[in-house]
Amino acid sequence: MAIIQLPQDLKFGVATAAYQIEGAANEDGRGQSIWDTFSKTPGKVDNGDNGDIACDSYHRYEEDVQLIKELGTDMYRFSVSWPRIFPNGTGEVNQKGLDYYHKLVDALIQNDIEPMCTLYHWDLPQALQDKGGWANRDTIEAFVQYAELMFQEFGGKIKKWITINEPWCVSFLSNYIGEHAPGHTDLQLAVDVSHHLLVAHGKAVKAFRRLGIENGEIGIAPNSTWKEPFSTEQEDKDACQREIGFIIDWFFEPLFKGQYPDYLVEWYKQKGATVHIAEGDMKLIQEPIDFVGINYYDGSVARYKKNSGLFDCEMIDMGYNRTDIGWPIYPEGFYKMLTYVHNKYGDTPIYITENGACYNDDVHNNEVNDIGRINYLKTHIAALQRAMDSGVPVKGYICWSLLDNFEWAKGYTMRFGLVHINYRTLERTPKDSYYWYQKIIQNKWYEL
Ligand code: GCO
Repeated sequence: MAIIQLPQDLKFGVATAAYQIEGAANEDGRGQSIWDTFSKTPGKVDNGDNGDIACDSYHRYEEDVQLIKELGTDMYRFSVSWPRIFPNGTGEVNQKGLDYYHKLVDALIQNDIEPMCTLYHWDLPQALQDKGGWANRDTIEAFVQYAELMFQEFGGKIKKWITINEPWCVSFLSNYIGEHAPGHTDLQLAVDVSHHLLVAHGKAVKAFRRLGIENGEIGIAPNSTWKEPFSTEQEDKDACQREIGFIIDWFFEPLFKGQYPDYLVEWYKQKGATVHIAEGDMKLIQEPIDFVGINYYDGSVARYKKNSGLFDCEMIDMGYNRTDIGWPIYPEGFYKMLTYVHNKYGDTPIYITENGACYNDDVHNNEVNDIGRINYLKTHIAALQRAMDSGVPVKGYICWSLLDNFEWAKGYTMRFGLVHINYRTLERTPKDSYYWYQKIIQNKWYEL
């Protein structure tokens, strides 16, 4: 048995995202997003599920705030649905959309929960996608206009802001692999989108500074992963580094060093895609941020796979357990990734903006015995503590997710919540992991 002792000042949180929990897709003037379109395109989402109702948090936010209150977290990370604010992406503002987020944020503050607001968690207004989406530079301007409005409207109440969630997913997963909305499979498009997202982020940060939000902090939340070379062969090491590079360095290096990694620029070029950088872009991207959010779920041992195209790093099954979504459980990777990022990109404070696990346990006698999730959290928070002991400046840990919710292309088949949702009755049942997390937030220690 080991005792994990956590710093007293480590902040805890839980996270959600608008399209995954809100529902009320056609209410109060909300416009359509690319996820409405995508989820209604046959074959894109398991079971043909969509976010029309989801957890109905739009109507049940008070109950959800009470669940967070009882859980005892310092923070709640949520996202704003851009098409609720600008139904057409730009132009006319929908007051009812603003009203909803005021009610939510007021309820959080009244209950001593600090709001952390993500501006873009994947629900691009369809009207902007119709004009090329993130591949069109006009979307950068539309995003900045939306961000400015949000800063002005909520800057007095919301102090922590995240511009963009998981830019790798928004670009490569959604525009090259095609697994997420808008579902394209074009490498050039993906590379363009990745660059425009970073420019949009930098411009929004600049606007944030210009508006001078008192005590405000702003950052971005990139993906992460870890790949441990299967062997000492150079080609295995290179393939693992490249994979880490695609996911981490392609975004971190511009943000912190003002350039793209040369070997990846070359790699994409060999596959026919170039980065189109306009004058001033790299300077904008490097606009200093107050923290960086990092999302971590999984990693693995991996090796080079010959003739496999763009992504040539193949996971090797070492018999590690997997969560119910099939992702290998690799807490060691969490530690390694954090020390890698810290060594390479310096001392910018870090929030773990997402970490959590998919287990599909159901309710029995009003309880959900999700021991798998508890074990996942135990081992990952232990790895986090090890990273903090090694000097990684982590300020907070935010668990994904408060509620079971619409898991993108997996629809409602995969559950990540600390609270179970019955999708028929929308009843909320806190799981065992909820009570476990509640205890460690109070105690700041636990037994492994
Ligand atoms: C993410 C997404 C979440 C997912 C979670 C589990 O940022 O990847 O933010 O929305 O639900 O990661 O896949």
